Amino acid sequence: MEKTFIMVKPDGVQRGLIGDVVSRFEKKGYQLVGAKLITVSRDLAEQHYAEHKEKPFFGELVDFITSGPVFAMVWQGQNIIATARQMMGKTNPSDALPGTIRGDYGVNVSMNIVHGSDSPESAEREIALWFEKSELNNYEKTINRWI
Ligand code: RTP
Ligand code: MG
Repeated sequence: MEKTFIMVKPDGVQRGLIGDVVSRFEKKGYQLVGAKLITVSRDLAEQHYAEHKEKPFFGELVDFITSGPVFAMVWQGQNIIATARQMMGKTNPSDALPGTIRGDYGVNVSMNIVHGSDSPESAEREIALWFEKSELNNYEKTINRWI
């Protein structure tokens, strides 16, 4: 089953949106595999956003992600990587449609509430970067036969 890495960023944690984000994924029918509230080190933030190292906003991005705790999660489900990106909405909340997380709550591109892996390769890399194997739970969700 496909897995993806989802994170409520510091703005989402501060604004009390952890529950809403978790609820959207739960109601969609996805399965929570692992979760933790953590204050991110600079090293982890730089590794997570390594693809943006050369971008002009890289420093600001790392400052933001390390500015307060984030809620890091691994979710599992059919086609979850692409669907989670749709549920999040466009990177810039001004372009994100109502009904998406960023469209409903985001104000600017720097503070856009959530992160989600953008491809199977990113998901694999990010899950390994943020979670120990022992932090990922393998369990049956009996309701899965209904979805
Ligand atoms: P994320 O990685 O956080 O899930 O966001 P994303 O895939 O939708 O967007 P990405 O291109 O990977 O950009 C990563 C984060 O960098 C910030 N950003 N700032 N100032 C800017 O022009 C700018 N562009 C991107 C955003 O916070 C974005 O989420
Ligand atoms: Mg990205």
